[in-house]
Amino acid sequence: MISFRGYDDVIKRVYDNNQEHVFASWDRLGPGQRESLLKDLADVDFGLMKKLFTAAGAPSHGSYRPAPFIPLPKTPAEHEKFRKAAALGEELIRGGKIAAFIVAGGQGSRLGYEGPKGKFPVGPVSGKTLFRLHGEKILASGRRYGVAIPWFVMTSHANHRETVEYFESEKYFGLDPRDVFVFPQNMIPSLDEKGRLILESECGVFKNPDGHGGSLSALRTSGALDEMKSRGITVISYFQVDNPLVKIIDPVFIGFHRDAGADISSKALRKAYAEEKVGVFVQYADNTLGIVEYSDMPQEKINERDPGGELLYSSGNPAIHLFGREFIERITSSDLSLPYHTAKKKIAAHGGGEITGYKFEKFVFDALSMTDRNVILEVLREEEFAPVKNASGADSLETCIKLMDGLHRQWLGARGAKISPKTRIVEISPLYALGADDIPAGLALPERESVLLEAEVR
Ligand code: UD2
Repeated sequence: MISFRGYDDVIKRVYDNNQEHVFASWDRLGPGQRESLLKDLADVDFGLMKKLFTAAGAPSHGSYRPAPFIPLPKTPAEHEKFRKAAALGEELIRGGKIAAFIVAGGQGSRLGYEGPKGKFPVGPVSGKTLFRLHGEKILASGRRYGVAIPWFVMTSHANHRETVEYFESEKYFGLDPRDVFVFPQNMIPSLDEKGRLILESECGVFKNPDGHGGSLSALRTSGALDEMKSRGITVISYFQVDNPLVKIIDPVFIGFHRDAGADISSKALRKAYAEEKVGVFVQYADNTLGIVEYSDMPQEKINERDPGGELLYSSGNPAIHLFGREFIERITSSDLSLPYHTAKKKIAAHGGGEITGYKFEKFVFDALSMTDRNVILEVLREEEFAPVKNASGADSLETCIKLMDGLHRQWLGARGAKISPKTRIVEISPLYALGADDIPAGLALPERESVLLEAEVR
């Protein structure tokens, strides 16, 4: 067995767990490299890795049925309930109880863009990036409700520094830097098909980000939960970096969440078609709620219909949630931990070759089954969901731009604005309007190919 001052217990753990192949290049490494390899290994939870390897697969809760949800309002009584929820939500927002929380650990690689996905430009006319659009929405909501809304941004090791530099160079999109907190998520080693650690370099263990489910523990370890507590935040508005239509601060949603005393509330939208790549809300036999990922759902369930011929599992997950701060404190300080999902992936290992291995990720929505009270609120997809995930086809920049243009035209139409037939594309900045109500009635628009409504019309 090799030896290194201060690390002999780590080395022993490596051997005890039959992982000594990681020392194959030991003789060639300098003292600094040896130490950095050992530091990496010191962080590995070998017991957990063994458990994950032997139990590789998706965690299962058994049988399920569609989850109940609050449908879009139709009757006057339902509309009244929505108005009451909005009033309650507004009170909480004005009272400074809400924080925005984005999970932005992902890279833009699927879009053919090397860098943090949040830096990907999507503004149809302005070319604003995802981060800028989100930042401006938070700024505009803060102005509307007369309160500073803190923004918590979870990055990953791969993009943390670039994200921080981008926020700095963009002057935090107009937000006060003291209200923006950027922190990286944790990492977990991947394993090869024999359950062995993989090296990414001679002196580094290959790790992947621990999934957006890791965001809950990262909120704790980064000190974000303490910061929220000291600011009096009670509700955390969670959203994904890839959806520029998300209503980050939504009084109706917040009001329903508060009224139900919910631990987690989630928005749901009707699936566009059976094979759409979104998870669906379900209720398990023990009555707890959950989301079954599209890739984990058997084909016959994906296509199952109700007696009226509608898709049975039709409540799709746009990944928009509200979390009670105290709920996250509770579950991150207990032994309850979110399960890991395993994905078989090609991994670029040290030595230049690609190997097949296992990556492990937590999914944030698995926390649903740990809650006592939930709300699932149906929303209109054309108003809240335009994800950018792929370079072309479904959920691409092209579909996203169409959806943004469509929604902004709808707002203008609702306010009686005339749009010239010449106008091919319309974009409304969050700083100009967060919804139709913010647009002056009968607005005259310039007769141009592309129209951008900013603080002043351009
Ligand atoms: C997610 C949901 C899916 C669906 C869809 C809606 C999962 C597993 N699936 O699919 O049910 O509703 O979104 O758009 O979530 N992220 C991190 N760190 C990580 C992994 C992901 O920050 O370690 C972020 C990532 O930057 C992105 C979000 O989480 O904002 C979603 O990740 P994804 O793009 O891998 O999930 P997707 O699109 O397959």
